[in-house]
Amino acid sequence: MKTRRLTVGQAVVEFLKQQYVGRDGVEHQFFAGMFGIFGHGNVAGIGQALHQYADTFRFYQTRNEQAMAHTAAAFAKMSNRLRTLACTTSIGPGATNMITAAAGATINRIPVLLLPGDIFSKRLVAPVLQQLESPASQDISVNDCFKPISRYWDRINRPEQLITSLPEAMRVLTSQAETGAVTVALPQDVQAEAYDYPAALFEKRVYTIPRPRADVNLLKKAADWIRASKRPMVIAGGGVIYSEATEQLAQFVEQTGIPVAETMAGKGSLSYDHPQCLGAMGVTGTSSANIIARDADLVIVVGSRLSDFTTASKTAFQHSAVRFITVNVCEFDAAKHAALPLLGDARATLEELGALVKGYRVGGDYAAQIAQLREAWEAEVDQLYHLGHEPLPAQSEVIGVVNEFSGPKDVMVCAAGSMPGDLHKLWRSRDSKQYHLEYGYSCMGYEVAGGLGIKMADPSREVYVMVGDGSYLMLGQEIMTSIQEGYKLIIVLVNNDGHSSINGLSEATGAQGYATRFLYRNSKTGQLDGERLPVDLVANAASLGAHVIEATCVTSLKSALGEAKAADRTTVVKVDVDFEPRVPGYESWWDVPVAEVSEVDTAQQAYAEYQVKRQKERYFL
Ligand SMILES: Cc1ncc(C[n+]2csc(CCOP(=O)(O)OP(=O)(O)O)c2C)c(N)n1
Ligand SMILES: [Mg+2]
Repeated sequence: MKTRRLTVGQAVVEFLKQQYVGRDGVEHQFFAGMFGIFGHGNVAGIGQALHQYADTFRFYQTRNEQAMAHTAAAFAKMSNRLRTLACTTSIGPGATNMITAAAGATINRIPVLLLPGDIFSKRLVAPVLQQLESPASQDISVNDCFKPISRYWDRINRPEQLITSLPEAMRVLTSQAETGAVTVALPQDVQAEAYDYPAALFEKRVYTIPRPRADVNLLKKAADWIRASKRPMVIAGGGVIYSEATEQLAQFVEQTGIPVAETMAGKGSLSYDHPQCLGAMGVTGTSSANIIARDADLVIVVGSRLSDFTTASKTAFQHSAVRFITVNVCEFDAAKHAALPLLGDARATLEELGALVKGYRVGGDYAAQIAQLREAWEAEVDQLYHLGHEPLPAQSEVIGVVNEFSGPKDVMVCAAGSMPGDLHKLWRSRDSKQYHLEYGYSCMGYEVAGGLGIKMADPSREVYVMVGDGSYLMLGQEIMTSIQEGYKLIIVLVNNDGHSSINGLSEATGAQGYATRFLYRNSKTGQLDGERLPVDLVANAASLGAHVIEATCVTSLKSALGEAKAADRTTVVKVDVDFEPRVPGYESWWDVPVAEVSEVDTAQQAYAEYQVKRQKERYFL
């Protein structure tokens, strides 16, 4: 057997270079490089290998390990899960900093490869700096925290374990049903050890991403259900976009007249002005989508996890005999809501289903209702885009300005705060990759880091990062990495001096917006209700190397965006918005439990309302 004598670090890098995926005859290198921050635990192993292979495998230095894993995830999401990056860290805090982003990737079903450094395998020198000690086991380290949030987890205690572990890691990363964070922990001593690896391990491998087809009998049954339905609808999830099934979806609904509501990950599946597009579904949904969902007798769910935001905490579907058909590559998701499961690829299955329901079309009354609801919704968006709120603009106007300014191929990214809900309702998507929301985990701090990953995946597109002041303050430092690498972002920093979203939630649940604004502690009351804190976000962004523009109104925001577009480096447009005027909910509800007993009257009222609202929650068995 031909062998190559390499260290574990070198073998990992040599292996990653040779991994490819192919779909529909198009091949991509799976890893676009590796992000990392060095420390003890990776500097001498993987770090040495990256240095040795610097010309053939790109290394990116970042500011924070959580951020780099978000960047890798955003890159993968933008690439429809056909590419990603690996992330290397030191042991201890460097490793555990990635936990938040790892959970996000797994929840969102997005591939990222995490290579945290780990404690000595040989144990002699234990406990080393940053080692977690346990009196009950020596076979434990902080990296065990990655186990529940990884779709595959391994620790390489002997060099030859790589030979079987790396192909398993790739199987999971490239599986459309199983993908998520994959963690391969690399003890620092083992990383530097040499082994005679079989040369075949480093040959080019291409993983073909299949388009599995659903069971023929279940397809026929699904077609019967569609033909029998009077008020069918489609819910389009992220799977439609990842599978590149948007044309097939459009064809299916043009042929049948069935309307489509979109989840957070599925928004953009149809262009907003498509006659079958109802826009956002669920808690953050449009009136059109939620009214249609309420009365639907058949819900065809394509590529969705059916989270509580999509189902409005299981209150969205009120028809007494509503049934569900799911199209999904993942058995676990396909089985939800006691659905008729079409276990298959979205594109292939929509094509087959379309052929089986030839001749079926929704009735005239239903079609008229869809058209009328769509028209009313577009009028609502127009109104919210142009409120003329003063002196500070409302957030919905900022969204309107950015939407109308950006081009159809540009990408808007957001993750947490009050903007995701407003964007889900109001953003007019004209391209399937235009609306990039991390809303499985809704992780504050994803925005700037994620924007960088999107730009890296497709530098030809302008990337608009929509970020609230809270999220920005949590994790905005990757501005510096974007400057370092020359990946320009336009960051719209929407400031309202606090956590407006949670303020609203706190009011709705009876706690009167407690501690959600950025205010000094008041010496008189002892509470956080003093003066506004003197935070200078403009100076903060400028200090990281960004070009910064301050917009004060809708007109200056428009010209600031023009200046940002012309700029040659990452530009932050900071705009203050009014904390209060919120985009309302439309025919929907989110279950956030309220205190059952309280001395506060607002909490008592909230509980009384909560008792009523939750009665609409349904089991689907
Ligand atoms: C890491 C993390 N911590 C806490 C939360 C809960 N949370 C959701 S939105 C939010 C406030 C976001 O503030 P900001 O970015 O200013 O947006 P705004 O609500 O003001 O629109 C918080 C604390 C979260 N989603 N992520
Ligand atoms: Mg805020």
